[in-house]
Amino acid sequence: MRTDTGQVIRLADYQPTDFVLERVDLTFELDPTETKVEARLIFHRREGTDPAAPLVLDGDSLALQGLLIDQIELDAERYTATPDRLEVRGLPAAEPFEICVTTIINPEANTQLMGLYRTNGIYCTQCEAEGFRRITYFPDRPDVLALYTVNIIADKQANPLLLSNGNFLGGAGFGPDKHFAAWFDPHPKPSYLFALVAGDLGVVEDTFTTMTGREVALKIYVEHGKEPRAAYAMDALKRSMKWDEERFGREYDLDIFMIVAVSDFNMGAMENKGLNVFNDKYILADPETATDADYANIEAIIAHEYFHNWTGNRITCRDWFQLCLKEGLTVYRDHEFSADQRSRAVKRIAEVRHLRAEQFPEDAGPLAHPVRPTTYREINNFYTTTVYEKGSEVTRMISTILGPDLFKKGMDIYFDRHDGEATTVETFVKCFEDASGRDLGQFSLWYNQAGTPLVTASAEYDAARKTFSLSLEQMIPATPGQPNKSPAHIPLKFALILPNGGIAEPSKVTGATVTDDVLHLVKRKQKVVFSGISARPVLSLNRGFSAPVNLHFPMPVPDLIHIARHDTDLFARWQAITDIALSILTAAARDVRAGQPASCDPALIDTLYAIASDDTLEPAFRAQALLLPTESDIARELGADNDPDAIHAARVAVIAAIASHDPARFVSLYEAMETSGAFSPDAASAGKRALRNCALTYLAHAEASPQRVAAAFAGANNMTELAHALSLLVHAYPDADETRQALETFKDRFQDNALVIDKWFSIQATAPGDAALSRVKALKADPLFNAGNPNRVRSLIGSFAFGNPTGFNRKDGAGYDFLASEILAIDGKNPQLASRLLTSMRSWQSLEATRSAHARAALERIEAASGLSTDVRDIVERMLKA
Ligand code: B3K
Ligand code: ZN
Repeated sequence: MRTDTGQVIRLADYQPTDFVLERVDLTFELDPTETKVEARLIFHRREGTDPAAPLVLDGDSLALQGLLIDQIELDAERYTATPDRLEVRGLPAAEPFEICVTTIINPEANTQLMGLYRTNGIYCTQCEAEGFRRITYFPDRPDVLALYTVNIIADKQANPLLLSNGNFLGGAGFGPDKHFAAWFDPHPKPSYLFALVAGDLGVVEDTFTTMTGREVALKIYVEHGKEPRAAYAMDALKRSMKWDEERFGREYDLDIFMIVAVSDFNMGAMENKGLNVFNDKYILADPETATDADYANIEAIIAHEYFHNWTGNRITCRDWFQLCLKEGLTVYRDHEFSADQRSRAVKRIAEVRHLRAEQFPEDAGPLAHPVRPTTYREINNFYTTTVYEKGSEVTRMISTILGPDLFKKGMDIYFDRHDGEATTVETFVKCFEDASGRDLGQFSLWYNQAGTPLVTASAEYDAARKTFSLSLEQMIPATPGQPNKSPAHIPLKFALILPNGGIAEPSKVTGATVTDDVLHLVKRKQKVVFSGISARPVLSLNRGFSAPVNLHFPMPVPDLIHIARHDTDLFARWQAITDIALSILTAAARDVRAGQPASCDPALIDTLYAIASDDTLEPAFRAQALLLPTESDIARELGADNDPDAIHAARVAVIAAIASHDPARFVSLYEAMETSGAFSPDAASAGKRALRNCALTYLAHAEASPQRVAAAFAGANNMTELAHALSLLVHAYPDADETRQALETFKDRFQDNALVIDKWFSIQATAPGDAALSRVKALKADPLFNAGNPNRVRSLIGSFAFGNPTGFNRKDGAGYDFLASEILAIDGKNPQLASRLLTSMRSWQSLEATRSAHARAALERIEAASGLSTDVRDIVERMLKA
């Protein structure tokens, strides 16, 4: 394991390499514990660089076995090899040379799951960001693009499949028991996109005919017997390929596109050129075992990795500081894809919920960093929601500012101009400036300034003058290393909604540029006056969540209800309901903390009942409206000094009050949303199930007996409803016999399906209250728990730390202590998994004093441990420093 060297990498220090890599020829002789890797690399010295400069290659835990330059063994004094670096001196000044490096690696012992490793008998690789250097010494950085040939030799019986990037060149037998295969990738690529897979897997095959009529072979490899569960992933892949052609004009560029699903994987999936490797959680689905959320995730992640073929692979990043160039843009593309495949409004609501739940806390805490950071110690710690989701929002804002046509024109320029390059955020933005003739200089601050802007608004209507005045102010909070911020360019979509529900068309606007329905806030303070407004309007601001900001715009409840009823933007309607709910929930949390009972304003009850039974609204939207803000939403709104127990109690009380008002309404909603016939994962059916589950949640809060939920569990014919019923039993009726029985039934029925058993762990780990910790400890001792499988660790430890506000944040600090011990144990085996789990404590400073003191102590215990990985040390030090 790489332990911390304290080295800080800076964007400002970027330098191209001294040597240009032309060709890569790799030969792998696979063996579970002693794989031989021979890397033949052809380099030439870059023009204009020091003719005496040595060639320096990256390594990580490597041992050099052989080194040849132009086939001749090198004298010992001409090179220095350490586990993390190979330096070669005295190389030719101008002409190309070939260096041949041999290393022996042990895939079986690779518990970090970076580089080449073995999972369930399958060899597979994960190289992004810096895993290739665990395979061989190499200039392991994204701006080194080369053509790769890969030869794989392995035992034939154990590894009938030998896969790598690009197109298949050929294969043959190799000695009595072995065979080999050769692959050539005609597209220059950086090492992080290299992939190799070998083993014995089942396959699902299909074809796709591209827009120019080329036939592409599609193959999804899964464990034998699981092939039928890959059908939905294949369908999503074909839809993604078609959509990228239609929407962005992007065609696939190899003869074959392969996906391999593995069960031990550190993240969701990886976009290796022509050979994506996926966490099987994001491939395998069938009605009996996958929820609607699983189906939606599979669709989105298949699309995301496929879209990387252009945004990431054909055009890649110059350095890792530019990560948002591929990730933010590709998330934007997958969001648009899902919006087109499903309900755009519901998708947008889900995106914003996710952004607020994950990215806003990151941006408000000690781990805040710009979308494009300027320093890092461990790049793996920067695959964050800020880089991904805020990065996507920044792309979306470019589209909002320019409008769809100029945005498309800018994207076309980007694809034409930078194809085959490793480039930067600046060149990306320049494409849109060139497309539109606009100056995006101020806009670019979004890439460089961390922190969620706070926009404060107040408005006044002058009936005599028929003017509507709006005062706007923006403030971007200080974040680590960035005490002072400049005003950002904030594009705010808006509508002035008249009493009759129509939208006012002002005769004149002063004080801000308005393009179509977008108001451009560019100064710290702006006063905007709309003239010719015939009646007092209600302002709907930041419609569609056009800018990722916190908006403070105090509005009377009747105005919010007016938006909730009349806005033509469904997102804004949802937001208005959420605003009403959030003010009631925060007030309730304060009351509970002060020892008072929580209460619920009848206005919210009326609004929710009206929405629930409004058949003109799609069920998925109604479900989103009825799903009240989460406990972490309430905590965020309360800001500092928050008490998770009070928040939980208040939320439960408000939901119970809403449900008890007229439970029969929820019963009929529950019954009306029953889906009949064969299961279909389509968005409309999923929406009905979401609303049905939502109705059941309300009923579970109103009814003391678990009978109804137990019946729902017994009668469920799909995993969405089954898992939800189980979750309600465990969370709302923890001590009931029905709950114990349901847990047993579920475990017995699905014990052979790891992905479903993950749900069984996760549901129990998120059940609220002080009892959670002992439950989690007991579950850790369950024979089904497997500390070596990242999905299982995340389903138990991750669900507890990220998804159980009361259980994890116990007032005695035992939750933090438990997590600290787990982190230290996991760090020795899998640092990426450990550091990701540790980010669950990113908001520790906003807890009330007793809890935050315990949290600090746990963090200090981690910090004091010896032999920490760079990953964990970086996170823990940033968390304690701010
Ligand atoms: N690019 C990968 C993530 C790699 C993470 C490395 N720690 C998956 C994705 O974003 O598509
Ligand atoms: Zn990505």
